[in-house]
Amino acid sequence: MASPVLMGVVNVTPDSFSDGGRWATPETAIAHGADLLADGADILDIGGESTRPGATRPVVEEELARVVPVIRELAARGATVSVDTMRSSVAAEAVAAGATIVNDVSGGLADPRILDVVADTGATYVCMHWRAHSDHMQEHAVYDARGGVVAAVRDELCERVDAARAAGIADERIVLDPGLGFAKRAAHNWQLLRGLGVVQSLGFPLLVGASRKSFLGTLLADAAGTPRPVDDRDDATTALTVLVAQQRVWGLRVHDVRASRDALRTLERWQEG
Ligand code: PMM
Repeated sequence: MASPVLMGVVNVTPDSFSDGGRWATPETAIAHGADLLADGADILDIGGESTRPGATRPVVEEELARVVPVIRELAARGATVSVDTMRSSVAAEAVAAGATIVNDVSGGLADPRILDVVADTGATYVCMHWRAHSDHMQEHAVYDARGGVVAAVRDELCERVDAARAAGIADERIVLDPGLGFAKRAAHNWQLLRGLGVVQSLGFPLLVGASRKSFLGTLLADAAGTPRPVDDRDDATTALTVLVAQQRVWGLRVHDVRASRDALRTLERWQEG
């Protein structure tokens, strides 16, 4: 069984929930990207907008100033670069700077012109399940009791695939993502992780981003119910890498690439028999 690709996260933001402020200048972000490559990342996912619950959006000029120099430098060094953006103008500039993947957490809902940019540039399109911007997304974490979150994510992603196709994006360039933590409560995330096969039935490769998310903080809460801090969730993330890799997904989006790479190597050896 082929191992999933590892997408290493480079958040060039002052406020991301998982690593906010640590790589906020181009120099620190580039150095971090280089470290992730050395750790075994196949793709670097470079983002300039925090999507943590409640986050406010940067203006487009700020987002561009954060990501473009980092993309240009890391792509020039030979990295496969993805841009984590919901904005068509940022996607266009990112691809011009060397990104070959557009990772749109809104699946084309935040700025529908992003689909045209992706179609025109021939970039790969990561289309994530999303319902609303981060400042009020958790109000939308409501799913019909019958099919539940898994059927809703499958059906809503299917609609986004139709929109991507209508814009001219070829099926071979589409990757789907169930969007763990986006308009989802902890139980929804676990249901989705157990139901990845249902989303895979749409016939597209799947990317999964569980790394350091708050449902892991809840899982690992202390006796008083205080969630495990974000920088202490990597062991649980790595456990999920092993579990999700066995579901034949295309890729995993992680912060601690080294641990997930070691875990995948171990799993590969295990599967060789
Ligand atoms: N999660 C975050 C940001 N971008 N992109 C995809 N495709 N899938 C995700 O699950 C995802 C994403 C939020 O996490 P971060 O703040 O650590 O980047």
